[in-house]
Amino acid sequence: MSTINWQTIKEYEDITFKKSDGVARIAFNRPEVRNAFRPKTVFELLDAFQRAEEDREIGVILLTGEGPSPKDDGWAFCSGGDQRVRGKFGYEGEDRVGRLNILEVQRLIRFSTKVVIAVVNGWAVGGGHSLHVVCDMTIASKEHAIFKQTDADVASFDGGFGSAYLARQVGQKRAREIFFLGLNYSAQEAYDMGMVNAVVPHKELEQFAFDWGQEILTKSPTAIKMLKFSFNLIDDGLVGQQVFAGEATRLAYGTDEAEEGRNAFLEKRKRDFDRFR
Ligand code: S0N
Repeated sequence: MSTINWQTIKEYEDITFKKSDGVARIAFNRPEVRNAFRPKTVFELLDAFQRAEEDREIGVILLTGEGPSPKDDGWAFCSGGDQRVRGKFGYEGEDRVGRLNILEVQRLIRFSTKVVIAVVNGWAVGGGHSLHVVCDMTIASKEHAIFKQTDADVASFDGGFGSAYLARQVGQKRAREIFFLGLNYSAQEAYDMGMVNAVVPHKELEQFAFDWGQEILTKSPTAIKMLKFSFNLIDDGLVGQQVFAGEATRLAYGTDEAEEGRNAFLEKRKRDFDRFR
C-alpha cells in the first residue's frame, strides 16, 4: 500500500514538482511527446532542482516522467530534446535563441548535495538516457522501461556524462554499442550491464523509489554528501576538486580554529592560532 502523500510545491507547465517526507519528485509532464524537453521544460527543471537543493527538508530527489500518454497509453521517462524545436544552434523557445541548457540540469544533478534517483517508468532515450546516466542511481520499471541512445540517429552527441560517464558504468565496449547501434534495452538488460540499480514491477516503482529515499534519509546527510562528491571526484577533474573542497571548507568553518580567524578579523586584533597547532 502506498505511503506517499505527495504535496505540490510549485505548479509548472512542462513538469510537476512535489514532495513528501523529505523526498522530492520532479517529473517531465509532456507524455504526448514521450516527455521530450524544450527550453521551457529545461528552465522549469532548473528552477525545481534549485528549489529542491535549497529546501533543507529534502534529502533525496526522484526524477521521473508523468504518464501514460493520453494518445496511446505509452510510458516515457524522457525522450530527449524536442526535435520539433531544434534549430541550427540548439533548441529554440519563443525567443528563437538556440539552447543546449539540458547540460545545466546535468550539472545540477551531478553537483547536487542530495541523492538524485532516476525513476525510469518508460522510454529513456537520447538526452533522456543521458539524464538517467548522470543520476546517482536508476530504478527501472520491469514492464515499461526501455533504454535507447538515438543521439547518432538525429546527428546529436552527448560527449560528456551521457557517453564517457556511461562507459564508467557499463564499460567501453557496451557504451560504444549503446551509442553506435542505438538498440533497445530492457530494464533487465540495463541492470545486467550495470547502469540500473533495481528492476521493479511498474505498479510498485514509485513506492520502491520512495522507500529507498526513506532509507537514505536515515543516514548522515554530511556522510552521504561527502560520499557522493568522493565518487564524483575522480571523473570531474578540477571542478570535482572544487566541489569536494567547498564542502571540506564548509566543515572547517564549524571549527574553533575557523572561528578564531573570523573573530580576530572582526575584533581587529592579532589572530592567535597557537592552540590549534
Ligand atoms: C522515444 C521513442 C523511441 C518512442 O517511440 P514510440 O513509442 O514508437 O512513440 P512515437 O510514436 O515515436 O512517439 C510518440 C509521439 O511523441 C513524439 N516524440 C517522441 N520523441 C520526441 C522528441 N524527442 N521530440 C519531439 N517529439 C517526440 C513523436 O513524434 C510522436 O508524436 P506524434 O504522436 O505527433 O506522431 C521515439 O519517439 C523516438 O525515437 N523519439 C526520438 C528520440 C530522439 O531522437 N531524441 C533526441 C536525441 N537527442 C537529444 O536528446 C539531444 C539532447 C541534448 O539536448 C544534448 C545537448 C547537448 C549535448 C548533448 C545532448 C544530448 O544529450 O544528446
